[in-house]
Amino acid sequence: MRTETPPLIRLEEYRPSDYLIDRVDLDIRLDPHATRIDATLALRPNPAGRAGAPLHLDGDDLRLVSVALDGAALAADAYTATPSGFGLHAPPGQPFSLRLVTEIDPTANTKLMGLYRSNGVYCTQCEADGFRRITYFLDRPDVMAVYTTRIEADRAEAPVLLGNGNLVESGSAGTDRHFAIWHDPHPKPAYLFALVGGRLGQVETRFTTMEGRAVTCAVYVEPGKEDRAGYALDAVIRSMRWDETAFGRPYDLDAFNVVAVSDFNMGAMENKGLNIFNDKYVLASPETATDGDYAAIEAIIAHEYFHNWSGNRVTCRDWFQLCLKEGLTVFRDQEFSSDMRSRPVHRIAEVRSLRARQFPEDAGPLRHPVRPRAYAEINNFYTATVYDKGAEIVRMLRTLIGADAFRAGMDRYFADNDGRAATVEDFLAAFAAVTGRDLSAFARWYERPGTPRLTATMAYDPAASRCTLRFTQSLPGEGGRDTPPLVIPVALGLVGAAGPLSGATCPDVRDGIFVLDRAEAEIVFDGVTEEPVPSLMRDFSAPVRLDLALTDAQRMRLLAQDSDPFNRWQAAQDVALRLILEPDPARAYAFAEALGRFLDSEALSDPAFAALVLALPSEGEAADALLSDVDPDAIHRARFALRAHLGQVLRPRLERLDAALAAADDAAYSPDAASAGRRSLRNAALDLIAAGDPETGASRAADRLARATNMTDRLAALGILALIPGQAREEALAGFAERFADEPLVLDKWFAIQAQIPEPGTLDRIARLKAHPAFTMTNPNRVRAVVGSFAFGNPTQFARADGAGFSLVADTVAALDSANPQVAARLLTAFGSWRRLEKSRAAKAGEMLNRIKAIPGLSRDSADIVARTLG
Ligand code: 0A1
Ligand code: ZN
Repeated sequence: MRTETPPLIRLEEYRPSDYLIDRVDLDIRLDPHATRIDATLALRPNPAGRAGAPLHLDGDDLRLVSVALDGAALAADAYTATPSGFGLHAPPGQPFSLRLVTEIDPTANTKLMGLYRSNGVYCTQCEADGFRRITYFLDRPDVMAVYTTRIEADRAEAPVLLGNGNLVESGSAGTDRHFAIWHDPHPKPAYLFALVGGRLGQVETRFTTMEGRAVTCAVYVEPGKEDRAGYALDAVIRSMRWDETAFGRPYDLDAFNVVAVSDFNMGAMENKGLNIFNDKYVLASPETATDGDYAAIEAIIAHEYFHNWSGNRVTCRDWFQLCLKEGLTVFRDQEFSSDMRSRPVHRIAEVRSLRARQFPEDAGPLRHPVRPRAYAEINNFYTATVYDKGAEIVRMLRTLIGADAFRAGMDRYFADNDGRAATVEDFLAAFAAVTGRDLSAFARWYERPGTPRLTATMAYDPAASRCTLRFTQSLPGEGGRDTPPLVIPVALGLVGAAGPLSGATCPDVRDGIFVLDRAEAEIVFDGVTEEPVPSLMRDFSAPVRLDLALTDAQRMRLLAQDSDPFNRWQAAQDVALRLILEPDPARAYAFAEALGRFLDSEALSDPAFAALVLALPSEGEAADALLSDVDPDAIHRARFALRAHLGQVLRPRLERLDAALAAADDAAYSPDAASAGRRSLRNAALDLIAAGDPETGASRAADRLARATNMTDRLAALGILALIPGQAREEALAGFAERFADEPLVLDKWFAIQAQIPEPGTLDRIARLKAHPAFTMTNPNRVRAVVGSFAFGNPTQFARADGAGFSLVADTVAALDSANPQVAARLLTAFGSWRRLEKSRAAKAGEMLNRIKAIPGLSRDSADIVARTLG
């Protein structure tokens, strides 16, 4: 039996719910195998719904114990209950109460959706549709209710009991049991419901909001790991303060709790007042976490906290509007991180991640608009497109209307939609209202999939001191010029031999921005006294692919002279990318020399930026630049050869830099951006030295590993060694595993490094890793560390010509799919770019996808991804 393509839910078919739920009273008795949920729902007919319609409540894997309507038992023929739904045939025409008792087994819940146990801790995950695995409900975000939750548990098993909102009462319930009652006064959709019960340690502090509310903020972790929770707690406080200053948004409850759990499908979840996190994004100590981990913790803590306004106070009408909360909240967390760290360095990191994840998605069979119009499984739409391209749209809006109008529009959006379930139209309406602008053309960004291509050419007339720029926009696969154009903010400037030309003027450019809202346009600069190099899409002002034919020398002028740090970095990337795709020794040498001059003049004044300039575009980015016939081995060889060349030419400079930075590195570890930047440049230098001279590289990396006082340096050294076959590598790996045998999150790094080794032997290595005692298929972080790192981070071995890499991933998906379909489906997205591979590899990938498609009983999650990927 073949799995059928799952049916689609469509945006145009949205209709309001026939019933609303105003209040939910829950009495939950936690038990490892038989947890009882006694739910009383205060329902009423929705004036906007169909009068007299039957009531259908969603359910998933539920067992109904009893039901009562307005306090009276229901006749058996008055309702229908199955594991996947509850129907009341003739509901009253006025407000009524429905009491439903269900029983579930949290220990058997391997999907990690609904109520489950992670290392013995009871926790929940309800977005997008997990609440229906706890009780029957109108599980849709436009049904918002006020929740009161009584949680009862064995005192020894779960001494800590947490819920949404404020704690109103707690006490004992018989000899061995106790309870806590939590009340959340803010109406919310069911996807924001949460509870936690378990043995947990905590760190806490107080924060007083701009409104004078005293808030107790706490981070809960596995007992014994409290000393690793301090950074996350500090990030909570900084997030609260920042949202007040940057957006005027105060916190609105007396408690804000963050709980770290080990088994979690995603990064974290913004449940009202009770954020639940993958512990990877909470726990940090210099010994166990890298600079990158600290930055990710800060960003994700902020992201979940900022959802309190963008997502919770103002939520989404339906799941098609997911970008309304996610794109906006990513934009907000990016701004926060930029304020906490170096803005240009952070911007480059954002764009690298967009290009690595979103561009390929947008160019392949899984592409979809930022606001999708149809879905089969909503959990497959928590994508880079919704999150990261969604954030770019918000950023473009700010660029177009200016920072002050943007802030006024945000204030208006929050004021008009507070307590409501809103749409993208509501969001844009707020900005239209404060600016008086028509944003309907801009709104096309939400509807149109694909990455637009922006082609630019320049003509210079020295006699007239005039420079003309021509722009053409096109959207691949969308019928070319017949589709209405997008509104593209083009931030730009002209750069002369000694720097930006400040005397050049153009009537179409305001505050450095030209708004391209036609298919083609020409703009003219006067007062251009020398032939300039155009610097376009400064600060990556729109998510487009820019085609601008410049020579290497022109690009190197931008690297040396542009005032825009993003474009300085971009110029070096462009030269490197071309050298990977079209190797050329003479040009490679000139590039190395230009990088050398750059390093001499400014590496030490901004090490983090210099490290980014030295980092070559990834193999994935090189593949993405080719539209078809991708041979990952050829890309890998070319990129490695370029690294080696840079390492050889730049060696004396890299050694000087390393020495200078080592001297500055005596102080105790601090995760701040400046210290992290110094470490990243030192490690980038060692990486290039090792590429140019593997023997020296191996011994220096082994030395750095031995002396490392923090995980950043240790892991960087191990990563460098991992690329150099030999005894030193195996010894280093073995030593690392022994040292961190009791640290699952650190072992994940060890797993991941090995899964990414670009050698044929990696397949056998992965078989050994899967047999390692610390490996388990039930922990998503472990599966992602081994199989995810392989599928997404090892292009040559995943796409091996013999198909064995595809097979490895397919086997894992097959083994995981019924236990945890979300994680299985996510792994499957690694096949997203299969059609762009050269023919024989593409054929193997296609075979494998068909094999997965034929698995009997394949989950909806995986079936949806396979069907779309095969297209
Ligand atoms: N809203 C969360 C992401 C998230 C989505 C689904 C989940 O289910 C397993 C978990 C988390 C965020 O944006 O952080
Ligand atoms: Zn989010």
